[in-house]
Amino acid sequence: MRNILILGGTTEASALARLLAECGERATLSYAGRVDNPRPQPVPVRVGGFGGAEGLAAYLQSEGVTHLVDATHPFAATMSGNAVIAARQAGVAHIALTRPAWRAEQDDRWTHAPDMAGAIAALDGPARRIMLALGRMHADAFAVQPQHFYLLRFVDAPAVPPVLPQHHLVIDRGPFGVEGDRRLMQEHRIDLILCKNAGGAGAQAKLIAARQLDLPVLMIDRPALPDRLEAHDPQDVLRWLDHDADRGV
Ligand code: 3Y8
Ligand code: NAP
Repeated sequence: MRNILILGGTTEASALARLLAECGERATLSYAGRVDNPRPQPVPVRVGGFGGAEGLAAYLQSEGVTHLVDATHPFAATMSGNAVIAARQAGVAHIALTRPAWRAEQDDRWTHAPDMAGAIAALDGPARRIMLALGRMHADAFAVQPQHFYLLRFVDAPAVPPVLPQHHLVIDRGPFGVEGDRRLMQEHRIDLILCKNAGGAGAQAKLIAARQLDLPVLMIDRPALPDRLEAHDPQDVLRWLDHDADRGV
């Protein structure tokens, strides 16, 4: 009997959990514990870090995990690096379920930043009205650019208000819709969208809304990730599992 661990926190991870539950597979979905009420899942859930790559390797062995699926967000680089190391140490089959990066379409007005620091530096200059679609963990870092108005969107209400002097905070979780994102941008007279190249459908609405409103986007490119086997669709993960079964894993 296979025993699958999914490192979750994305739309694709939830889709895979549904698929494995429907197939009667034994699977556990793991959350970091970043938000108060993560989405309920059709498989058992565990919450919290493992204690680095060593902690994850020990977990894989103690729980008898046979297959590790890293379905974390493309910016969860530490978790993804740990997954590759831990799977190798524990001798567990490993695949990443990730989504292709978004690509600018014709007429899109994108500029790129290599990372968070580059995005902050790119905001030098006169005041603008920016939709900072980065979530809670990085918002305060933009306090070094206080001249701008920031539209923020967090999953949970923060214990301490954001330090940004001019901001409006929306508490909401995705997946988001184009109409809602467009209305938000118009209501707050947004003139720049700043986001991560998350890929996938759950956060794409703001890019479509920006296109409709002919607004510029500052796109933070993805961090480097280790070489690993990758799938872009939960069905491909099922095929990978069955292929392993054929090989008697
Ligand atoms: C805890 C678990 C599902 C998964 C849904 C996806 C889509 C909706 C869009 C915007 C961008 C952002 C943020 C975002 C989206 C999906 C997906 C995605 C972006 C939940 C969830 C967890 C998190 C963590 C949270 C981060 C934050 C990032 C908000 C669940 C809802 C900005 C990423 O407050 C915090 O500490 C939040 C932290 C990491 C990034 C950040 O730096 O703040 N996601 N998001 C996961 C865990 O504990 O392991 O409740 O479902 C999941 C989802 N959020 O099953 O339907 O697949 O990406 N999440 C980004 O893309 O830039 C919002 O506002 O337009
Ligand atoms: P990260 O920086 O790569 O990970 C930092 C530490 O958090 C990891 O070393 C691990 O702790 C713990 N961790 C991360 N993901 C975990 C998981 N799924 N299960 C158990 N522990 C986990 O990760 P992050 O960017 O903070 O993302 C955290 C979670 O939010 C992930 O599940 C990710 O999929 C989700 N998410 C992130 C973003 C984003 O923009 N980063 C967007 C959407 C969803 P230990 O070292 O102690 O094991």
